[in-house]
Amino acid sequence: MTADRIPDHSPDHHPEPQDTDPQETREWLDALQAVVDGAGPERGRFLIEQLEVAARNLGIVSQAQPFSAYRNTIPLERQGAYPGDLRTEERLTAILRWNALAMVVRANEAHGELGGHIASYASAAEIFELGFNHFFCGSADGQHSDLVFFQPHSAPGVYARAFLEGRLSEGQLANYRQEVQGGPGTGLCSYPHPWLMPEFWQFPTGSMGLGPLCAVYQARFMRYLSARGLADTAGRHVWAVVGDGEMDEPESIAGLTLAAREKLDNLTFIVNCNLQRLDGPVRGNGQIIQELESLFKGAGWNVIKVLWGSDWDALFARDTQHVLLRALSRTVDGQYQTLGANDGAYNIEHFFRQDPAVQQLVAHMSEAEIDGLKRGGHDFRKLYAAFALAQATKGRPTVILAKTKKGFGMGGAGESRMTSHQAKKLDSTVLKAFRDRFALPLSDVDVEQLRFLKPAQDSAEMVYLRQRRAALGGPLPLRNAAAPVLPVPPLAAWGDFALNAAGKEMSTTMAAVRMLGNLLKDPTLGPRIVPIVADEARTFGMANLFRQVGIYAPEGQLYEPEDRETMLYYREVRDGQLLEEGINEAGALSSWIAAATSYSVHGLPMLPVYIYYSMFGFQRVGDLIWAAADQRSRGFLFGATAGRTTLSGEGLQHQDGSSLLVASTVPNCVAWDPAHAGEVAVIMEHAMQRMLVQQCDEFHYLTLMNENQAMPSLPPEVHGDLVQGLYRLQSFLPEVRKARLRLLGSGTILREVLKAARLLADEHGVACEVFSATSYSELARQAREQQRLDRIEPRLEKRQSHVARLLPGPVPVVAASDYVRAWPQLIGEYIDAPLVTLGTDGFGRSDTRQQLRRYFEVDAQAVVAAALEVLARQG
Ligand SMILES: Cc1ncc(C[n+]2csc(CCOP(=O)(O)OP(=O)(O)O)c2C)c(N)n1
Repeated sequence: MTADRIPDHSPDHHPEPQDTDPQETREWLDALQAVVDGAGPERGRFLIEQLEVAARNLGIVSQAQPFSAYRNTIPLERQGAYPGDLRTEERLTAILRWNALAMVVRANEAHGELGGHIASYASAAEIFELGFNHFFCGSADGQHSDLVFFQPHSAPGVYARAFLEGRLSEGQLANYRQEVQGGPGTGLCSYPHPWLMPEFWQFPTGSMGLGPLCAVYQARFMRYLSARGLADTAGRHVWAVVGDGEMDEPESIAGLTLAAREKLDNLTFIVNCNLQRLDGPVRGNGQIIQELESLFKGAGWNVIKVLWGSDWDALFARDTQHVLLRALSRTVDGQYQTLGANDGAYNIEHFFRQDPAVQQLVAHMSEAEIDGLKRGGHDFRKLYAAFALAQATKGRPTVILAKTKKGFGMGGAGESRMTSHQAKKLDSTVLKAFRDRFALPLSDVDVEQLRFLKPAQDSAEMVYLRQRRAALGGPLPLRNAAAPVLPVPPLAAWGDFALNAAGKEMSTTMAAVRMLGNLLKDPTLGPRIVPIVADEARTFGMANLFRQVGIYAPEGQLYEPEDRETMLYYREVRDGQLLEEGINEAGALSSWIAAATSYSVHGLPMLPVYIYYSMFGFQRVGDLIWAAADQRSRGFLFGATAGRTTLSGEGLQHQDGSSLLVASTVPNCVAWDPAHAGEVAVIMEHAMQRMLVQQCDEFHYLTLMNENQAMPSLPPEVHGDLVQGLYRLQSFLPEVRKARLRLLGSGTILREVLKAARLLADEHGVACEVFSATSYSELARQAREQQRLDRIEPRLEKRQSHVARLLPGPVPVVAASDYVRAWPQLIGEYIDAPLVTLGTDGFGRSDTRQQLRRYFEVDAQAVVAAALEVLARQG
């Protein structure tokens, strides 16, 4: 073997070093070849590994990138027999391709503006079908199935299959992306949205990057459930079909090392490497597949490349000099795209003719045969071998890098074209060519009318389709929300100290953590709570949980913790309950989603409680929270150290003045700004009743403060109003009343409002009623709905909202909060009185709390000034 028989892998990654002694190089390479020939590849690999260790010990570090040659990882000899009926599967796939395409083209012909994608599913059809026919396990209840994350814009292919399976009607297909007109359930949503199709889609993947990240954490959560003895998740697998362009999202790669570290062999990514994204090639001047291989290998994953279809096998077998492999390795993705967009003649001219030795390899082939050479991701046999190896791999997750063509089969209208992604209106010539290309049983008229294809129920295809799904346990995707009620222990049992605080000093964070600790002791609910932190447990005074419930660590604790002798030592344990995610808010939120959807994914309701710096929630991982909402999550988000003036020293990037406002924009997020420990208790009990007993698909966000203050007791008669967002706290009556005012405070600023009320009464003769506004968004939501009902179903007497009932008439209202003014302004439209708001708009900064409140003009003095101003204006 000569040096030039070693293929180089890519043009840019491998600057070839000077060979100063070719004779010696040849001897080494010949020796390796001889070992492989004589003792087999395993022995060869062993020797290389030994050499690597020795080299490292000598301080020689290989500069080679950790990727392999540009060919299939699984050689033909290890491919194994294909267990399916290839011809039937190919016919079915052709029908699915057509129906998916027809769905998109129809919608756009009719309405012109609905969008949709054809080229992505066209590239992924074989990947999806291989999974559906052989690997993606369903279950009758949908709660013991594999978890499949579908590439979002390939949804038409999933709908097309559900249509053949009888799960969707022709009418629904015809109403793709038209969800409003015909009423609920008559149309199909654009992407996988559990909110919109709650019995179908499980995982929202529409925002690129979140699918792959959540897939990792779902796989990990299954391990957590079984480690804690809560569910048997063995044998269930997580599959995520992801785009190669999507892999550029930071979230896509954020969970990779965790997946390897925790040995998640229940997880497989299939990256559909069609080499293109929306605007153009993913890596025009490089090779995305090689880059991803390095990335995943470096993270500790098993990598399986599926690059070339079976037609290439014979060519590679004859490529003993690796000339073909070398030519493929040197071709950049932009060039692959151009080759893919052109015919056999072009490929011969521009690829195979570059080297006479390469040309020689295909000299016997016609242009049509060259044209027909398929990429590995379109070859069921190659894909099957990869999926099977992924499933058999133990101790680490697997990624399958499947090379495909974007718009496969779309010809000039979209196959490997720069504009493939957006092709959605195809003319009849293109459609007929598509029909011919896939030998579809459609007349010209059928094609022109874009008729959906559904073979007879007793046809070979349909029988096969049903048999395969039956063999794999049932249909997918399937979402099932049925779950048992999780009883909530009586409030007095865990929140009494807060309800009857009687002036005791504490912060609302301390109170919430203490309640959490109490709830964890409840024999029924306790084990179902999943406390989650992102490296801030000590900040929030939760170190006691290390001991109380332990930190989940699949390997246990392999070291003697430094603080072993202390009461609250850092205790990692196999069945630990606390998820300590490290400095990784996106990971923590993904864990939270996995637990918050466990009721539907596993039929096992859990109560995740993720406590974090409030600034690093809605602002930092807001899109994940939006996905959580789509996924109908149920659980608690605790935004601690909340408010712009309570986190005194931390400054601009830590002080949160907006999370409540953002939270108010999430339709099923209930946002709370409690001022007292007792309020926290009542809100938590109300929220748990809603989520665990009434099983409402909502989650609750509570801001918590770290400022100690004397906590009042909370009388039972205010609980009802409190959970509607507003209750009357106290009245301040002057000796001689000159004017009347209502003051609203919330969170930590309530104290300033109380101080202001006293000043106003004592010094200015203003009678003040003070209210605690626990949730402006809930007040606004309810009032908005009443207003709407009054409009569409008018009644003689107008409906009265909670906020209008408590703040009737023209008495001016001054509302102060530790958040931007837009937060209290949410109620402005729903009261008759003038509303003056004080808030913390602008950037935070460092100083004492009192200075900050002065600076932002939310302290007692500022409230008094605003009150006097509005009263003066009113005369
Ligand atoms: C966060 C986010 N950014 C942008 C988009 C819009 N978008 C949808 S598909 C797509 C291209 C996807 O390319 P790739 O992942 O390579 O998948 P392909 O369609 O090529 O299979 C883009 C940019 C999105 N859905 N989510």
